[in-house]
Order: sequence, then C-alpha cells, then structure tokens
Amino acid sequence: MIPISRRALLATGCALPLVAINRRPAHAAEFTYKYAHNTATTHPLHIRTTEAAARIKQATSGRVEINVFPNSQLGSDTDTLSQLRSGAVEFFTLSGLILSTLVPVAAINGIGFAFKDYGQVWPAMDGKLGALVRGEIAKRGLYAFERQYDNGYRQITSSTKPIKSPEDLKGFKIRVPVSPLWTGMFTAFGASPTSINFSEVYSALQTKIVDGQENPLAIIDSGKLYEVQKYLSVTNHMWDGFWFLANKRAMEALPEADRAIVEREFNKSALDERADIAALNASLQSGLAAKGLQFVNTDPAAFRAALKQAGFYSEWRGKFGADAWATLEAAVGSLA
Ligand code: X2X
Repeated sequence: MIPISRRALLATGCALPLVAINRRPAHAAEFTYKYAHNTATTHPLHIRTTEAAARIKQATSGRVEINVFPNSQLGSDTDTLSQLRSGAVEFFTLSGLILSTLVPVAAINGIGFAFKDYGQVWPAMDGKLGALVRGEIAKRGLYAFERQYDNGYRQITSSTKPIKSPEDLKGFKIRVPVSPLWTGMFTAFGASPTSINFSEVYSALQTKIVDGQENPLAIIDSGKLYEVQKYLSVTNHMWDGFWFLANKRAMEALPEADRAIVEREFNKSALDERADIAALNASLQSGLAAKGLQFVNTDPAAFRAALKQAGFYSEWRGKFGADAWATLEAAVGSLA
C-alpha cells in the first residue's frame, strides 16, 4: 500500500504527492570511485576534497559516489600513480614533481627559488605554465583538473643541526620525495638525498635513516614531523602543488553533466584549500614553535647562488627544453 491517504492527495493536489511516490528509492550509486591522497585527515587537502565529494554526491542525486582514502592508505605515491594509470584508483592528488617520473615537464614549478611569492604562483599555474603541463599530462592517458591544490613553499627540517647556510647541507642526509628534480637539487647543494615516499617519512626520521627532510608547514604539522625533528629552516626553496588527477577512462565513463559537476566541485575546493594553506602559513610559525620546533632564518639568496654555482639552472633548462623554460621565465622573470 502506498502510505498516502486519499484525503492528503485531495488536500494538496496531485503533483506533489505523485512526485514523492515516483521518486526512486535510496539505491547504490551508479559510479563508485576511489580518490587517494597522501596527507593526514587534518590537512586542508583532505578536508576540502572530502567536502567536494559530499557536494558531488548531493548534486548528482547519489549517482556519483567518491570515497576518499587519505594517508596513502591505498599505497605509496609511486604505487598509487600506477593504480591511477591502470584504473584501480580513479582519482589521485600528486605533486607535479613526483608525477614527473611519468610526465617530465610536470616538475618545472619545482625549480629552486623560481616563484617569488603566491602572486607569481597562481597566475602561472592557472595560466600558461599550468596549461602546458596539463597538456603533457593528457598525452599520458591521465586527466588533470584545471585548479591545482596548494602544497606550499617547502622548508628544511633537521634532527641533528640547524641548517643555516648552503654549506650546512654538505653531506646532510636528507629525505626527498621520489623525483629526479628533488634528488638533483639536493645533490647540487652537496647534500646526500635519499628518495622516500611520504608514507615512510615519519618512520625514516624516527629511526634516523635520514637526519632531515623538507616540506611545507602544513605537512610538517599535519604529519606530526615536529615529533621527530628539532629545527626548521625557513628556506622557501621551492613551491610545490598537487595536481588533481583522474584516470581518463573513468572520467569519460561519466555522463557529461555528472563529469561537469565533478570538475566544478573539485576545482572549487582547490580554491578553498589554497585559502586554508594561506591561513596556515600565517599561523603555523608560532604553532610549530609551540610544538617544539626551533625556527632558523636563512638567506635564500645564498642558497640560490649555490644552485647557480653548481650549474643547476642551466642543467634543468636543458632538460625541460627552451620552450617550457621560456614559459616559466615569462611568469617569474629570468632565472639565469
Ligand atoms: O612527499 C612529500 O613530501 C609531500 C607530502 O610534500 C608530497 O606529496 C610531495
């Protein structure tokens, strides 16, 4: 029996109750996709993408359900990139520098000391430089959403000694993400870099496999790296962002209208996440100091000069090619 009385039907007219009667019952989603990322659940990347997934479910009337897997739960970044390519995972946020193992030019925003400030970062990444990288990503069977999420300007931490000058990096055992640019840059400083996925960083620091690492403040905080590090040197040595990546076949399987909703909502959340990181950058200096990290100020010009001296800029100009380099320089000025 339909639980609507004849009296109620008569009282309200037909249209409304009939819609209610015909509405499909709650049912399983038509598309259940996995989104993986490497940060803790307290990081704005997790919070804002989870909000996007909820809005997408609502706006598609439950047709598209995206389950968020934080903390490298589905595997390290290197593993998850393979899963994204095979379609085992449909969505993944990844640093362009790590993605460069598949799409070399995606590392270009990580060139040391390239972006002076966010006033240079977003116009470049939302503009020509980002478009160039997204074009190359598309050629490799992946789809990059228009708006990148912020990871941030990276700072060096250490458990053994404060890094004050480039000389202090000589022989320093530092963890870097799995990426030729990261290894190349710290080799150029004369450090001793080890490539380790983020999922292993806390334990690598705790067990002293490495003495230091480098990451933005929001990652150092949400990853609780302050528990296993003593000093934080404010170097701002590179800017790093997360591309929101999709398996192309999974995107194309969505009806066009749903695909537009998915894009709209993840792009919108990227802007929210950028604002969160900006706020954290302002608050975390004192926040992390209160948690025991000793802040060390540095002269970034000295670090940049050390890279230049080592031939870092000319080497990477050669690797990225004149066109991509010119696109970067158009955004940040001459890097010579
Ligand atoms: O692996 C890292 O250091 C992190 C969290 O910053 C990236 O995803 C590149």
